[in-house]
Amino acid sequence: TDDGKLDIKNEMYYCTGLRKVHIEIAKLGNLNIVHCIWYPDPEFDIPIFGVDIVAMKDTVSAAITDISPVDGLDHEIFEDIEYISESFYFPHDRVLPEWGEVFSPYCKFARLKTEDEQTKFYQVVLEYLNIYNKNVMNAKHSDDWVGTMLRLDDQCWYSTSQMKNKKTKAVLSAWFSEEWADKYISNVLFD
Ligand code: BLA
Repeated sequence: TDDGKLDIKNEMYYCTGLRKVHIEIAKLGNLNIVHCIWYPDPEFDIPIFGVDIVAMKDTVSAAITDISPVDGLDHEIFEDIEYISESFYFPHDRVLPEWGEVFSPYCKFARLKTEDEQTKFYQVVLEYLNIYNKNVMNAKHSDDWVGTMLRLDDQCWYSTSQMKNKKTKAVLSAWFSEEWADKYISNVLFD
C-alpha cells in the first residue's frame, strides 16, 4: 500500500531438481518477515530447504532455518549439516512447537537480540545453503517410483504441518480476509 504499512514481494523459480524456489519478503505493519522454502521435485532425492525470519523493529523474535527430510534422515546431506549445526550456538534458543517434528534435528530456531547473533544466523543459513546447493547440482533423476511417492508424501506432511502454525494465519488475516489468508497459505506458502 502507498502508506508503506503493507508490502509483500514474492519471487519464485524452478530448476532441475527443485519444483519451486520461493522467497517472500513481507512488511505487515510493524512486522518484517522473510519466508523462504525450496521445494524439491520428488523425482529427485533432495530434502526441503527453509528459512523464516520474523522481526519487529530491531528485534528478531523468530529466526529459523533447516534442511528438512523428505525420506528420513538417512541421506548424506545430514552428515554434512550435523557438523555445521554443532559449530553454531545461539544464546536465546527457542523451543519448537509440536508440529515442528517435521524439521531435522539440525534445525536452528532462536530469538536474535544482537547484531552478532544476526550475523551468526546469516552464516548458518549460508553454510546450509552451500551444502544444499551442492546436493541439488549432483542430484540425479530417480526412476524409483516408490521413493518418489515417499518423498512426495513427506512434502505433503511438511506443508500440512506448517499449516498448523496458527501464527501465520493470525498475521495474514489481520490484513486480509480469512478466505484470502487460507488460500494464500495453502497455494502460495505451503503448497
Ligand atoms: C513463527 N510465523 C511465526 C510467527 C509469525 C509468523 C508472526 C510468530 C513469531 C514468534 O513466535 O516470535 C508469521 N511467517 C509468518 C507469516 C509468514 C511467515 C505471516 O513466513 C509469511 C507471510 N514458518 C515459515 C517457514 C518456517 C516457519 C518457512 O513460514 C520454517 C522453515 C517456522 N514460524 C516458524 C516457526 C515459528 C514461526 C517454527 C514458531 C511457532 C511457535 O513458536 O509456535
